[in-house]
Parts: sequence; structure tokens; C-alpha cells
Amino acid sequence: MNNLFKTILMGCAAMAALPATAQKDTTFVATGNPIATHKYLADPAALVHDGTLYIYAGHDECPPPAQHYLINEWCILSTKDMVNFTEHAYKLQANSFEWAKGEAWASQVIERDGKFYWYVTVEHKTVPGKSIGVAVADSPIGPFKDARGSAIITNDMTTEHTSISWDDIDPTVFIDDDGQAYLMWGNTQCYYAKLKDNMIELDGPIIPVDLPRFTEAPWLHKRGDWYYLSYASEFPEKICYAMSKNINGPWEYKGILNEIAGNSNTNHQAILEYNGQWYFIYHNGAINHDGGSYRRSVCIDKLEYNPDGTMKRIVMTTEGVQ
Ligand code: FUB
Repeated sequence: MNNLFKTILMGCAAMAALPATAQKDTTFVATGNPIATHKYLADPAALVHDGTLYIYAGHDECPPPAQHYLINEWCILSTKDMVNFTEHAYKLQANSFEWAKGEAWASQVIERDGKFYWYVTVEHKTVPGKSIGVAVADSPIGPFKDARGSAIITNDMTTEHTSISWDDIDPTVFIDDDGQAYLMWGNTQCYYAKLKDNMIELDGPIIPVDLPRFTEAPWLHKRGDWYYLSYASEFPEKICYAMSKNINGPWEYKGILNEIAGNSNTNHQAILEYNGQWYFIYHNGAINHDGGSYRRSVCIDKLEYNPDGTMKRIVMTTEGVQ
């Protein structure tokens, strides 16, 4: 090997080993929907902490014209005004879970007692099928590390309900006013279970939730004394929802919340209140020319309620919420 080649190789190795802290946050301005156009981002989950809105999203990397999921990492965006955004240097890699072999599907972050827990979907190395892992950090922008060293949910824990290997995806996590935390997830079949206060162990059985035409992407939120369970329905996906006065159900189906999102067969929503306004955060495939079901982009629109607590149909806009 000549010296020049050796130097180039060493340079490449050094770049690969560059720690996230040595990389830089970058900023961008959202001029409408999609909010970010410099890369493809999907499956948004959102969190408000200390007056800042954080969005956690998988990085769709599938090169055109291929049509499959290629998602190795999740990215973190933040904003204080829904216009000026920071993309944080730190990214959580699917392979930072040693027991996982990649595939950074949908995820969600929640805060408890000053710690931030990031529940993720990944492919398991030894238990065939999708699994759910959890990483923890002292800050909403990381660095995160595997909180258990093992999956919290594996496909073999749910085989009595369905034989498919991709039913254990799309975790949503919710902490009720009494402090009890719940993990909900699923594809084709929706499930939930209580979490212990440590947020990294189940505290009871896995219970199936029956919802009409459930596909995936459950999201739990609460407003007043109503619990809302929104989810992706059918395929291509619309977002539907159900309501209940009890987190354990029964859930009353309330219909479609969001129609099929432009040029994407998935839609994946997060719902939360920020500075007195409720928002619906989702993805579409609207970026020309290569956007689509495997090159998706995050969008934000307003969410409004009716006087009886039901949610108004989302109006997806090009202008967004600026
Ligand atoms: O991004 C991969 C999968 O597509 C997610 O886990 C689903 O919710 C769907 O959006």
C-alpha cells in the first residue's frame, strides 16, 4: 500500500470515528410544508421541553429510484417559533443498540424526572422480526445510550395475537396524570402495557387493543378528561382516532382525522400542544422530484377541537403553520 493511499484510508477512518459532539448543529428556516427540504425525514414524534418543541424523525436514505425503507438513524430538530429550526448534531443510530441489526423505524421520546427516554423500532439480530428498544439521555438532544442492553418488546412476546413478524413497531409512550406510564405499539394488531417508574421495564401483561382498520402508528394524548388514541388506518394510510374517558378503554371510534398524505402511502402522526395551540405533525412524500413513500418529509398543520372534544379533520396545507 503506498503512503498516499494509507493517508487517505486513515483520513476516512478518522472521519467515520468523529464523535457527534464534534459535528455541528445546523439551522434552517421552514417556509411551509414540508418543513425541512435538505434531507428526507419520516415518522415524526414530538416533545415540548422548557419552551422548545423537539421533533424526532427517522432519516429516509433510500436513493431514487429504489422503493424500500432505508433508515439507519433518527434525527432531532428543535424550534421555538415553528419557523427557525435547528437540526442537532447528535443522531441516534439503530446499530447503537448492540442487539439490533438496524432499520430505524418509528420512535418517540418522553421525559420523566429529568431523563429522556427514546423508544425505537429496530430489527432484532437474533429474535426474528421487529423489536422495540429504549435509549436514555440527560438531555432531549442526547447523547442517548441503550437503557437496557436488550429489547423491551420482541416479536416472540406477541405471537398469540398475530403471526406476522412486524407487529411490534411504532412505540408511543404516555404518562398519565397519576404518574402511570404506558407503552403502546403495533402493526395490524395494537397492543399496550404499563411501564414501571424506571420506564425501561413492563409492569404488567401485554394487552391487545381492538381498533377498526388499525394499521400502525398509534399515538396517545390527553386533553381535559378525554384520552385520544390516533392511529394509521388501512393502506395507503389515513389517520383515524378513538376517544375514551379511561386510558384502559373502551375506545370509541371517531372516524378519520387526516386523509391520505400527498404522495406517501404512510402518514405517521404526532399530536401535541405548544404555546396554547395544538399541532398535527406528520409526513408526506411531497418533495419534487424524488419524494414519495420511501423519501418522506415532515409537515406541521394546526389541529382544532370541536366543543364536544372531538377533533376537526386536519387541513393539510402547503403554507404550514408559520
Ligand atoms: O418508517 C418505517 C415505517 O413506516 C414506520 O414504522 C411506520 O409507521 C411507517 O411510517
